[in-house]
Amino acid sequence: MPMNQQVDFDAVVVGAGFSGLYMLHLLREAGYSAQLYEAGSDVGGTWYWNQYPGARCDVPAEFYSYTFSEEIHRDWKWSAVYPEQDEILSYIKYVTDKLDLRKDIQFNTRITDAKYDPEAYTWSVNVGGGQTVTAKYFIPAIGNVSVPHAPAIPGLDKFRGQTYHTSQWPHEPVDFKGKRVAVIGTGSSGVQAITSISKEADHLTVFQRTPQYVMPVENPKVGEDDLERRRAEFPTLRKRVREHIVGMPCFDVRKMYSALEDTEEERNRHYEAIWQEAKGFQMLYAYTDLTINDDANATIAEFVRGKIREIVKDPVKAENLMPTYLLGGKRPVVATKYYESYNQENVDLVNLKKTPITECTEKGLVTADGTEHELDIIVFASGFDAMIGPLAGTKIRGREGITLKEKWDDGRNLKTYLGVCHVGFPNMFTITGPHFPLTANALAVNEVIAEWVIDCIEYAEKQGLAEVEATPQGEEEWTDHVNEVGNASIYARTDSWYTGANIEGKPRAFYGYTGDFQTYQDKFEKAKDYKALAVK
Ligand code: N01
Repeated sequence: MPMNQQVDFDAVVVGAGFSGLYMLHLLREAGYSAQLYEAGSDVGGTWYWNQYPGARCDVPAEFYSYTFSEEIHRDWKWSAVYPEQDEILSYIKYVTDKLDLRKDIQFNTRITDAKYDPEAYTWSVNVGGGQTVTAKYFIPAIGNVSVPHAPAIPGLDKFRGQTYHTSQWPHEPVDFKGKRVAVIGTGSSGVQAITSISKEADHLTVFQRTPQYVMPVENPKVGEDDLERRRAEFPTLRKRVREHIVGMPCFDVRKMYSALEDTEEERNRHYEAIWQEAKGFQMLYAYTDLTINDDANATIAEFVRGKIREIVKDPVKAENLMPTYLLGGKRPVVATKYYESYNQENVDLVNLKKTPITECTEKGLVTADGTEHELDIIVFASGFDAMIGPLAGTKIRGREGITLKEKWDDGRNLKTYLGVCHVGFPNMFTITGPHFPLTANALAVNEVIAEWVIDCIEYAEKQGLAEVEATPQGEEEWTDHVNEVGNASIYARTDSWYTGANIEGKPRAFYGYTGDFQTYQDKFEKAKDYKALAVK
C-alpha cells in the first residue's frame, strides 16, 4: 500500500545482488514505488564483481536459488551441482528479466552518501551528477564481502606486470598462458583461483599466510532426471531449507553422536568414506560435535593433515600446507583437487609466516630470504574489509548527522538490531550488513531478511507511522545475543575475517552472526511484534 509523502520514491534500494533484487521485487509487489541504484553496469552483485578464474558456488545450486517462485524454479536449468560464476550470473539476469526489474534499476551509480531528514522523515540519497533523490525508506543491500582488502606492499607501484584483485576482476578474460603468476591469499577465492590458474599459467607461486583445511568437492552435471525431481520437490523446498540448521538440506549429520565415541580406526574409516564422496561441507557433519568440542575437532583436523601428507608429494610443501588451528574456525573452504595442484611442477608455495614479502620491484615480489620472485601477473586473493566495510565506507548519516562508521566506532562499538535496524537511523534497513549470519546459506538468509523488511514496512504504513527505528534496548539485546553465541563458538578462538583478524589494526568484534539458522529465524519471527522498534 503506497504512502502519501512528498518523496521521489517510497523506497530506495542500493545494490543489485540477490538481496537487493528480491527486495525491489517485494516492494513492487506490495505496490510501492522503488528505485534501485547499482554501482556496476549490470545486475549480479558479488557474482558480477567476482569473475576471477575458478569462481563458483560452494553451496549446491539446488539450495542456492530463490525459493519464492515456482515458475522461476521450474524454468531454470542448472547444469551442475556447484555452478560456475557465469551460470549464476546468468540465473540472476534471468530472474531480473522475468520479474521485469530493470526498469526500476539505475546502473553505473555508486551511492556514496545519504542522509536522513528528521523533520521530513525522509532519506536524501546522492545519486551522483549533482542529483539527490528522496525516499521514505532507505535499504542498502551492498554486500558484506564487497570492499576489497590488499596488503600494502612497498614498491608495488613500480611493478611492470599486471595486478588484479579477485573481487574486481575484469570482465574480459585474462590470459595466463606463458605467464609467471603470483596468487596472494588462500581463502575461498584464492583456493579456487589457484586450482584454475595452475592449469594455465607457465608458473604459479602461491603466497600463503595461513594454510587452509580444504574439503574436496566434485561437481557432477545435473541431468534431466534430477531437474525433474527438483521441480517435483518445489512445494517443500522452502520448508526444507528453512528447517535445516544452516539452510542447506543436502548436508546431514552422518553419525548422531560424538566423534570421540568411535575408535580411531572406525572414525578414520568414516572420515575417509565422506572424503571420497567429495561433497564439500559434508565433512563437517561427520559427527554431531566436530565444531563444538575441541577434542572431536582435533580428530578431523588430524585426518585432513594426514590427507595433505598423503596427497602432496614434496614433504616441504606438505609441511607448509598444514593448518594447526581448529578446523571450521575459519570459513570452510571447498575445492576440487586443491592439494593436488601442488604436485604440478609449475606450482611453488611461499610460506609468508617464514618468509614475508618485503617489497615489490619492477620484476616481482621479494621475500625476507632475499629471493626475488619474477612475475608477470600478481593476483590479490587477499579478502575484504568484511561486514562493516561497505556500510562504514559509505557516508550514511542518520538523525544526528553522524555516520554509521562513527556510530560503530570502526567496529569498537558495533551494535545493530537483527543486523537490519539501527538506533539513530530511522526507516533504514540493511540487508547484508554486520551481524548477517556467517554460517547459513546466504541466499536463504537474504529471503528471510527481505521478507521481514517488507512486513515491517507494511506494518508501518498500515499504522500510518512516519518513522520506525530500532530501540536502544532492542539493539542491546540482539547485540548481546550475537556476542554470546560468538563467544561460545569456535570462531572466537580462530583468527579470521569473521572477527576482523584478517586486517591488521581492525578492532576485534563479532562482525557476523554465528548462531544456527533456526534460532536466527526464531528471532525474526518474534520481531514481527515490532516491540523492539520505536515508532512515531
Ligand atoms: O577472502 P578471505 P576470500 N598478506 O579473507 C590472506 C566468500 N566466498 O576472498 O588467513 C598475505 O577468506 C588471508 O590470510 P589469513 C566466503 O564467505 C565464497 O578468499 O588472514 N596474505 C587469506 O588466506 C569467503 O570466506 C565463495 O592469514 C593475506 C586470504 O588472503 C569470503 O567470500 C568463493 C594478507 C583472504 O581470504 C572471503 O573469501 C569466494 C596479507 N596482508 C569467496 N591479508 C564461494 O564459493 C589477507 N591475506 C561461494
